[in-house]
Amino acid sequence: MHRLRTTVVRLRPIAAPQTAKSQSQARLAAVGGALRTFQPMRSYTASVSAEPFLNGTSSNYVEEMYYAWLENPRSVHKSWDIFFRNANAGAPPGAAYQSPPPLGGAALGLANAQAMVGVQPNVEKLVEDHLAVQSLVRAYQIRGHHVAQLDPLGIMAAIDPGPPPSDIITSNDKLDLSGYKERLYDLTAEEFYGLDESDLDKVFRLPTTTFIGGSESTLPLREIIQRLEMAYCQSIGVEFMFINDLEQCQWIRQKFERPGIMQFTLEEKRTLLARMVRSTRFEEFLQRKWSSEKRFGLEGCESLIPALKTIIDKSSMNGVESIIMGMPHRGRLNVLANVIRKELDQIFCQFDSKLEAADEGSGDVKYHLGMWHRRINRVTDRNITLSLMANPSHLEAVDPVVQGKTKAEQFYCGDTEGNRVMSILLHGDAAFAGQGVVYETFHLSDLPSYTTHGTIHVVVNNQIGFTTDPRVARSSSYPTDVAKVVNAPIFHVNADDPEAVMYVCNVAAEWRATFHKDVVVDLVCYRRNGHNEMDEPMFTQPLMYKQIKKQKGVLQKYAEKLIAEGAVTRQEYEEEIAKYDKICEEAHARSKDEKILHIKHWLDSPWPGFFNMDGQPKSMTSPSTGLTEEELGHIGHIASSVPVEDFTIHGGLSRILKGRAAMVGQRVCDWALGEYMAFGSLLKEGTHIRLSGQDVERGTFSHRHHVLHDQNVDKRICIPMNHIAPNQAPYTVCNSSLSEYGVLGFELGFAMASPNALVLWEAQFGDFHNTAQCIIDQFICPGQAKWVRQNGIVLLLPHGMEGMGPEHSSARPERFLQMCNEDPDAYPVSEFAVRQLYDCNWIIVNCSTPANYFHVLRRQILQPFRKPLIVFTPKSLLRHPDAKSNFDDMLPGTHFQRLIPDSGPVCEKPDGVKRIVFCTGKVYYELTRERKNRGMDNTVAIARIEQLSPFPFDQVKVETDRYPNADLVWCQEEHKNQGYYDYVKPRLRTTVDRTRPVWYDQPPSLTPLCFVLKVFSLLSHVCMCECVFMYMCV
Ligand SMILES: Cc1ncc(C[n+]2csc(CCOP(=O)(O)OP(=O)(O)O)c2C)c(N)n1
Ligand SMILES: [Mg+2]
Repeated sequence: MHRLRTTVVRLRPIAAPQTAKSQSQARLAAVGGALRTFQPMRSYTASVSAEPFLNGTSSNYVEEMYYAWLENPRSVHKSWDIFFRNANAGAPPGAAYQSPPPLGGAALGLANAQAMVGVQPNVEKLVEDHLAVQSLVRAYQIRGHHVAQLDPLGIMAAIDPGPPPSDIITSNDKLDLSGYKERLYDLTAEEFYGLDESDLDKVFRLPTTTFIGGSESTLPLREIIQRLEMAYCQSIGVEFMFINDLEQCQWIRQKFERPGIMQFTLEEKRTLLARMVRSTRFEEFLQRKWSSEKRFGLEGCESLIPALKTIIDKSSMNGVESIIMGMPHRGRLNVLANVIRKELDQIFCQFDSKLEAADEGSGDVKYHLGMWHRRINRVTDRNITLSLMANPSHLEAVDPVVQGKTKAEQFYCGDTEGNRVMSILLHGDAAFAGQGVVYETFHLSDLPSYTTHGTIHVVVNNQIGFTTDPRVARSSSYPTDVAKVVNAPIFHVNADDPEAVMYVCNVAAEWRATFHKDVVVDLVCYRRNGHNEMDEPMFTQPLMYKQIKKQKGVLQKYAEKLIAEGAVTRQEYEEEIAKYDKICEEAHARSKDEKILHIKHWLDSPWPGFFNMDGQPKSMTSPSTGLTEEELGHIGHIASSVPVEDFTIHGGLSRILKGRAAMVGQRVCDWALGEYMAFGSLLKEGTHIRLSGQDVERGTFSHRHHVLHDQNVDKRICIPMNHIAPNQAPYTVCNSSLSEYGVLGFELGFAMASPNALVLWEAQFGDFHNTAQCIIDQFICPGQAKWVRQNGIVLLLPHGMEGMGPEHSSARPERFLQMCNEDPDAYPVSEFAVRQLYDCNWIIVNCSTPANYFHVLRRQILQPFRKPLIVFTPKSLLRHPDAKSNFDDMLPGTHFQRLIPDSGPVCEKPDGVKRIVFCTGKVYYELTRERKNRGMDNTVAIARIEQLSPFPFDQVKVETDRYPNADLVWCQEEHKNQGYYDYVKPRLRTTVDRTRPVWYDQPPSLTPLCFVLKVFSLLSHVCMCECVFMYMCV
């Protein structure tokens, strides 16, 4: 009795009256107008003597009654019916309650209830006791996880010296109560919801919100408490009561409350043991062979392997055919070996420092490269493809990438519900709580164009991050609290209880299959060694590690349990170990024969059919990216019309479409139309296009309008781009959440899945790309070099010094250019147009004409390999009258122009040209205007470098040779320490073999522009033009 009372007292709600009041108010308000007449406040402020059943602990019960009464007044007892009628009619506190009618025929139910609890002095006591039981059930459901025995070490007190919350005692207290004895005494001395020992054998009707009764609808209190303890306070702690969906809550309740749920067949137990053997012995094998190598072992969380395998088995059973996984360092080798089933010799040979790389790619294979494997799932006998994504050291960065790839795979196989393809994300406890991209990724989980229909998150919660304790690493109670933002249930489980782990993993997989929503499995474990095997953890966590040293391994504990149960014999267990050890030894022997490292064997996303057998491009030519006159006219027509009937668009948009039609009539296009031509034609040719980012549907600068909205019918939209041709590929254009890191990562992942899609991410302004810097630095820039993985993602970054302030001006070209792999001091010997592209790490362009933008987008798909493309896109040029292209520049035979030479009067007498001004982007238009104003059209040539990287050395050379008497000036509107100058200058000098100087004159600056916003444009351009043309005058 004492134990039961202690536990129930621990579960007593915090400030019950207030909590109950606020919950009740919220719920009552939700029901709508009718409820406003019933004032919930009165229930709790009313005189308790007048309405004694209305107190904090009864709130849930009263609420249930009230809801039932609202739906059907006859469904509640007469006494409640009268009470609610009176209350709704505005009866003052204390006056709404009337004694129930005398017992008799109609009141048989009440009489029965009374019989159940024995002779009651009055009905109030009966109600109160039932209310208390209901509160008790709810308390376990809400906060049982605080009492559950989750920590295998039981020493959280050692790392968190503060007392636990006053109303509950966590599992750790159970292990060391010395500090809390006084408080315990106080707590146990208190009343618990009015129940006491004498109530333990009374029988209570169970509320419909619990399943502990199984087929019973009534149970004695003692049994109720015992069953609740079994459900919520053992090795599993379920956090779910924050979910605002009754069906989902009921689903979880029945999964954990039904009596006898945690029963496994002999076969299941033996499989579990075999998996534990593999997981544990793999780590031990590595430790034996390479004791001085870092491997970020899994020791202390060996049950991760059976956990993942259970999720995979169950999901395969539910029809999933492909699982994409992302994970950090901890246990990665074990997952590769025992979950993805990478050949062991391939893993072991990575420890050989003499291994030579056969292909490009960094040697940092073990912890970063991915893997792709299709095999038969032994449990279900069905094919399943498992891929582990390559990832950088940057924790959690891979999360959105995995989601994007998963979405793409679902998209390409028409899996609109996520029934065939799913993702699993693994996390460390410190990273899960600390990294903001986790939150950004969760927020994508339910958005129509980003959902993967439920991800299973598994946290290896070893209660430490490198050397840092949770109490200084996060402000939330659990590392998993972030998942609550999307109402994902969280299953905490003691990882030293493999059966409990297996159970929650089964439930998690079923949850995903049923509701297609995210779910979290929190494996509470420990880290047997330091952060890596070389680290000394006793420096910083002495008490924790004293305990860990005493800790028996989970395999040993589980094996002993099964041997004691008779599920396996000791001999069978030892044979299983010997069998796996032999497999490892044999693989190790084979691994010694490996002399060459093939990074291509570690690809997570093969693109079948895209490369030739040697993994090389099928050709090294790029066809013309032009279109026929007819195609241009047709796409132009779609871009300037509404291709569905009875669709009313906004008047302003009608004018825009008319303007487009007029342009098509004149055979010219502006920026938006150029983009339309590129997208429309690629779609027609069968290339899927996905454009994602903040406000991309309309376009930040209101120029694009790819989604039309009916002005009369809410949410009715039309996407003309999907009306180009009958058999065209689908066009996806989607406004994203306000995230750069998460969304860019997602699109990068989407682009990984297939080379036959043009995937574009547009920043609202280029300035904001830096919150996604990690994706750019770790994946996009070096992806091919590190992981032999090509990617054709396009970044559209609005850029331009146009007086919009220091945060809306610069996409920081200098940073992208600084990360190009090209040697500025060496004039390339290779063929330029294609080979140079193939060799670069990414392509960077700043187009000055719509036609060139059109060509570069089409080239991105028509070229025989994939490279990331960074486009600095314009703002004012979107509407600049001169920034238009003639259809002639887009016809068959035309190409993207890496450099646009001057085609004006300077061509006639090149010897008379005194200066060549090289520039890029919109500044060209300011320079030509100024040149004209100054009458220098014959003496100054202006050449536009449209493709900055790879640098068009060959074409620049043609220009410098053409004007032998000219000096060279680089002009940009950015300050000298920004923009392109530092990148261009050495390349220009290399081109002319350092025979001519390169001029530039703008001071450096801290910010992308001066702060005098209004006059900025004018001033700076005058100033810039002075610099550019000044030397000419002297
Ligand atoms: C973004 C980022 N910041 C810092 C690090 C350095 N770092 C590597 S592991 C680690 C601790 C991770 O702790 P946790 O997430 O709990 O995983 P565990 O190692 O305990 O499995 C840190 C800080 C990193 N890799 N990435
Ligand atoms: Mg950790």
